[in-house]
Amino acid sequence: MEELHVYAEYNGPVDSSPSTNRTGTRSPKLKCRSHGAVVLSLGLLSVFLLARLISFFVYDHNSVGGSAADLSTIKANLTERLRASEDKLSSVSEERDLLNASFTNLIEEKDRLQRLSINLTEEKDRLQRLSTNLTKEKDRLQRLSTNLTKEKDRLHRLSTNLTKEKDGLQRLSTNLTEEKDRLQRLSTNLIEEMDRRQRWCKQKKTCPEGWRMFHCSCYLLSTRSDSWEKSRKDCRDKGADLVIIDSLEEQKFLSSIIDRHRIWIGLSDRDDEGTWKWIDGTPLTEAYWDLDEPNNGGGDHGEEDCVEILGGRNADGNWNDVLCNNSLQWICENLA
Ligand SMILES: [Ca+2]
Ligand SMILES: [Ca+2]
Ligand SMILES: [Ca+2]
Ligand SMILES: [Ca+2]
Repeated sequence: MEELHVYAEYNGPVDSSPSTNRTGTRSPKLKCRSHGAVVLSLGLLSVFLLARLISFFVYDHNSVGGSAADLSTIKANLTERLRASEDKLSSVSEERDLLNASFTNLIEEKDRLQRLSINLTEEKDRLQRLSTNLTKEKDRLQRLSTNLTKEKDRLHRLSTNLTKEKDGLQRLSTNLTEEKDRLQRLSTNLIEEMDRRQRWCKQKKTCPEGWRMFHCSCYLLSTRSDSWEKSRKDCRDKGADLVIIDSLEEQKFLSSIIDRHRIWIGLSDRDDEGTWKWIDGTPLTEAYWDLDEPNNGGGDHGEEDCVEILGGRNADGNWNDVLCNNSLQWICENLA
């Protein structure tokens, strides 16, 4: 029975089902250690059996009552057990070879996993660098986008202003075109009027007796003096009116025929002080005032609202405003 107990102790560790550690995985190192323990146990068992056999023989020789049949049976049993042990040892050797092969495979797997781990670490570093670069690129694109948005807004405002400016200029252009057309029509009308007068003037070509002709007008210089109002009435009684000076040529002509006299012309600001108008209602556009005139009398002797030409002065500037009740000569003008 002692032999069987030892055999049971030996049989435990070499059980083919894998023992597990706490996590359920048996490490290669532990496997190797178990394998060595099995081999050692088998060796000890063999030595024990041999010792037991020897002691048995010694005891047998010393025994007086032992029989040859008993010895033969014991020998057969021992032989059987030795064979079983040898078979078991062979089985354990095979198990050991299998474990060795498994251990080699595990080492190779470990190396493969280690290389894989290194590769994965390198890949992780590469991806991290890539991520950093992409983040920088994203920030750069975001800044670029912000700048482009600002620039777009600025251009939009500029475009809006330019559009308004263009519309303003278009309206101005339209107005100017209309004004140009109006002036063109006015010019055409004036030219037609001048042509009409020129033709009429060429046909008539005469002035009443005592009147002087210049261009298409007839002029009469009075021989007596009177107020501006009475002078005008005299002209109107003759079918004419006080002279209206339309050009520098006419101004020079009149200045040349009045000698050194002071004569009324058909210009006044009686209706609105400072607003000079000819007797036909047209505003004054071209004037030939004497130095410091018109002065409306300078506040000394009432308002000066009627205009005279001072004879003997330069035709470029010989007008003066005077009191309308002054007694002066005058010039009537009529179309020839
Ligand atoms: Ca005239
Ligand atoms: Ca006045
Ligand atoms: Ca005046
Ligand atoms: Ca004056």
